[in-house]
Amino acid sequence: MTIKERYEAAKESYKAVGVDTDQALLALKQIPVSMHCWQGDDVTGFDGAGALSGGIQTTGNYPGRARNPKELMADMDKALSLIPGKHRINLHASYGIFEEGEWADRDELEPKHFAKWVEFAKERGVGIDFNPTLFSHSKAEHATLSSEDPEIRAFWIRHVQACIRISEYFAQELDTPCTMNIWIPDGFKDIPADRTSPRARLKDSLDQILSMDYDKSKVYVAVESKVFGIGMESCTVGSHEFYMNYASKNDILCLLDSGHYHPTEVVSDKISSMLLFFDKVALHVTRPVRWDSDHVVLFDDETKEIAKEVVRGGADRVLLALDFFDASINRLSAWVVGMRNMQKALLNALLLPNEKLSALQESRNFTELMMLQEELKLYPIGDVWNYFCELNGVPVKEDWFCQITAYEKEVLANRK
Ligand code: RNT
Ligand code: ZN
Repeated sequence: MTIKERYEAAKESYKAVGVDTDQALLALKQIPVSMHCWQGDDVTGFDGAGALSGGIQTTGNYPGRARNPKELMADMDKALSLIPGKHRINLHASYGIFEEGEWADRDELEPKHFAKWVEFAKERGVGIDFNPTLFSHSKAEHATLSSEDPEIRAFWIRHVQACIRISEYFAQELDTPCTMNIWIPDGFKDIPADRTSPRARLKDSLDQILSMDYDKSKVYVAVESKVFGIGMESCTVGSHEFYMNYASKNDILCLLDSGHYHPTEVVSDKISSMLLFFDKVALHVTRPVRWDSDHVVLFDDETKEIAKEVVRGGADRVLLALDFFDASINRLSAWVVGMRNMQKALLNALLLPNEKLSALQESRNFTELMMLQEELKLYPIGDVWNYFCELNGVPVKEDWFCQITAYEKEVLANRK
């Protein structure tokens, strides 16, 4: 049987439970996922700042890490060519591209340092999302936006403002809004004596940053909380309560990272609440294994549950980005697996008879609801997924992997 014939058979099965697979494929094509550049080089960046800091960590030493813009772009291109649909790319401020002999510190970054990324995005018809980089820098050794040192704080305020200008430039040039997400590593290893002062300073820094003039329809500023980091086990200044309140009072967005909550707390359960109070919510989908380990996103229960909430809440209201960094396996494969899994999870959600399931819940028919949800798990989603890949001109099933192996031999192996 061909991919198409299998799809036609699957279509009939789904039709019997009231699901239109053609509609699902159309909807899936319209959901962009922002692919993070930092999986390609272990969050190193191009501004020569040195070791990764801020309580986040890549582990592994797989050969072939991208060492410069040219290599990173080539790797992203290769990965994107194996992922169905049109997506977005997510950059960090540490990925500015300087001319020979040129360098600018984080507070002096300008749109021109990202012109090559705009060119890259234009040629591929993708949008860009952005993140100020408040780690891996000599001025981020202790604290950033919450620092007790006014000069350090001013430096990082200027940095984030520079990033808003760069985000505006991306949005302008690419004609699509840019989500600009602020995450800071500030926190305390041990029990702090004063939790209020650093948080008051963070609040004031954000106020100063947002007092600048910028086009809110072009730049969606988001804030990302975290429960702990390595070396910041006892208290993070940018906690969930801090940012949720800040975002809601100041009309900016919250970003929920699926690795940033207590181990039994899940982001999938938070999305519906956020969407009742905010127009949009931003996500970093990742996979925490016992801690915020940023493993590659799998087609696992929580990813599927997140995708269901995205589809049920309105995919245009959830800004989807991935955030993992695995240096122990082929980095391109990590991207492709993670991106395709996010899409499979979205497809899984689109292939559910969501209205019917909701009606069963509303009528408190939990017996039938459980039965149907469980039976649906073995419906032929794979046949629909393969057809989606074929329709979008990318390899089906595991057929993409030989291209990764060839790329590893021809390109990555030469990076010594
Ligand atoms: C860190 C946050 C943050 C970073 C990236 C590199 O815990 O998740 O989003 O992973 O910005
Ligand atoms: Zn994150």
